[in-house]
Amino acid sequence: MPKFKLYHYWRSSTSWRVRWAFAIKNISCEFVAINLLSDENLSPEHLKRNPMGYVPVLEFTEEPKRYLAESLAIIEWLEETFPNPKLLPGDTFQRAKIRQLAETVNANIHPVQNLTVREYYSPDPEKQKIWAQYWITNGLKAYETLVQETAGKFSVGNTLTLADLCLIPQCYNALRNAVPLEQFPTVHRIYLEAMSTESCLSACPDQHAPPRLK
Ligand SMILES: N[C@@H](CCC(=O)N[C@@H](CS)C(=O)NCC(=O)O)C(=O)O
Repeated sequence: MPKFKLYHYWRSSTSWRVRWAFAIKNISCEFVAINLLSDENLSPEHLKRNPMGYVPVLEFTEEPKRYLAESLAIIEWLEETFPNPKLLPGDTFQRAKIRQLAETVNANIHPVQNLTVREYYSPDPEKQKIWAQYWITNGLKAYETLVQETAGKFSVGNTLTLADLCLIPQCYNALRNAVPLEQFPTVHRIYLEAMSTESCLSACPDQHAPPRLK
C-alpha cells in the first residue's frame, strides 16, 4: 500500500473533499496543515509541491517522492487505484452526470468565491461577502435544478459520490457566507443526510481545526 501525506487546510472545502474520499475508501493518510491565513501556501516549499500555491496537495511519500494537486485529479486517482467503494458508480452516462454536478461546484462556484479571487476583487469584506453570496446562490440554484433528475438519498442515487464530496463542503461555505440552504430544498436535504454520515464527519473542518480552536 503506498503511503500518503495530504497538505491541507482545515477549513478549505477542496481539502475536505479529499479527506472525505480517503475516509470513504478507508485509506490511511497523514494530514499536514498548511496555514492559508499566514500565507504558508506561498512558501517556496509549498510552491514546489504546487506552483498554484493552493491546497490540497497529495504527497506520495515513497522515493521518488511525487506530488499531485487539484482535488478532483487526486480523487479520480484514488478512485482508479482503489475502486471500492465507488465514488463514480454506474454506467458511462451516470458517471458523466456525477462529474457534471461535481464540476458545477468545482468549476463554476468554488473558484469565484475563493479567498484570493475575493481579495483581488475588493479589500472590503462586506463587498467580498456580497460577491461570494451572488456566485454561491447562482450555482446552488443550478445544482438544485440539475439534481432533481438524479437524487436519491444523495445527489446521485443512494450512495455518496464525487458530486456529494463537492456539494457538501460548498454548502458549509454557503452557510459561512450567510446563504440560507432552505431555498434549495433538495440540496438542503442531501446536506443534512450527508453530514450525518461517519465518513463526512471525520473529514469535516471541525475535526481538523487547530487545537486552539477546538
Ligand atoms: N481547483 C483546486 C482549487 C484549490 C483551492 O482553491 N484551494 C484553496 C483552498 S479551498 C486555496 O488553497 N486557497 C489559497 C488562497 O486562496 O490563497 C482544487 O480543486 O484543488
